[in-house]
Amino acid sequence: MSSSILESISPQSCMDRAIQLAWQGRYSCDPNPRVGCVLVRDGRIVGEGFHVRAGEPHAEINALRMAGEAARGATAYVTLEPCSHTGRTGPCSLALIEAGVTRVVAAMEDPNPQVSGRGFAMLRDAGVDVAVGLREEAASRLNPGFIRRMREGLPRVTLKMAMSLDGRTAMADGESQWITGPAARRQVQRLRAESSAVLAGVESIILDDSRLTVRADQLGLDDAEAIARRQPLRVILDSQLRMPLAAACLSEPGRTLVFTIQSEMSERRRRLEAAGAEVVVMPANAEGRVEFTALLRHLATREACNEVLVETGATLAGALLEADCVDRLELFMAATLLGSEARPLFALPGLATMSQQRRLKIDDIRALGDDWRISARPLRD
Ligand code: AOF
Ligand code: ZN
Repeated sequence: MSSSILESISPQSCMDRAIQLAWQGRYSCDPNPRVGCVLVRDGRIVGEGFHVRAGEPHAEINALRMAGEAARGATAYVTLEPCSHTGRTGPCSLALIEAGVTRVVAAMEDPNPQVSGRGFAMLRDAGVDVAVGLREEAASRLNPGFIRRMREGLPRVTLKMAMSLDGRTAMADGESQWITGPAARRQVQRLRAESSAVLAGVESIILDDSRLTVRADQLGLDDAEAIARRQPLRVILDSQLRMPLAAACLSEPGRTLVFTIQSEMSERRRRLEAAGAEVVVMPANAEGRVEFTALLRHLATREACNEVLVETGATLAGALLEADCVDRLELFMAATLLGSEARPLFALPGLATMSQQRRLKIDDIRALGDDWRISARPLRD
């Protein structure tokens, strides 16, 4: 074999390819992490795979199947530590060992406490050479929500809002129509499709009768039909159980969870449940509303939610920011002015001095047709 072939396939480029493969599970593998794997022997890629869907084979297994006998003596580039547990599938570390893989390069350790470190130990014990950390940052960007859930028992929270150039979202009476164009709407659909849950306040259900679903025809992706088969969990914050029995989202495919602080089994609750809602009772905060941290913890630990997308109005959005529960903001800005009577982006307490201002870090701004997408995050001090 000539050395030029070896040089053309650097470890970095193998891991980049594995990361690229992992992204193919972007809309489908939830609640599992996005993982990609490349098998290389004699400077040539002999197998590739990614994790498509929870319950189905992991990335390594797909790559091993493609490689067959060629896996013997190969190096595996994996974006996450190969698992050591028998969950819905058998341990990937064992499968790699049995296939005769002699070296494993992993981008990062699996934050899942059932695995973390054990997969590497299993491989090393069997005499496989293990290296960890190649392209770790890019690999961790595949799974921010999964990592958060495994390490902290909380999901990552993204707040999505559509606003005018003067920072308004809806008319004073709550009338809100789409102010952004089709490209922005497509992006919002994709944000929903990659989320584990979409969360809204009951007000937005009452006002807009939002369905909170992923619609295949609006995704603008080749495999849109398959993607829309997995609907994110719908989560409604409804401390007083005001959810309309005829709410459109109750008859959509997938589950709707209604979080309340009303602990007694009322007639209203019975009727809501009969209409398709799953009512969950939560502790109340000082304002008599659902306690956010308890809610988010429930979503992560009981519902395996990695990514929660919040689509709501100024009151709940402001309260979530105040409670420091927002990790990321996705703002879609239309070049229109709604005037000073219109609703603001966030209902936040007035500031006494400039020193109390809330700083955000803008990570990205890009044009979407006639609109702009601003990706930002609150700066925590
Ligand atoms: C891997 N390769 O491609 C993925 C891994 O429910 P299971 O059996 O599918 O296990 C899910 C857990 O396996 C998940 O929480 C994470 O720790 C690991 N994911 N591991 O070796 C993969 N997706
Ligand atoms: Zn595995």
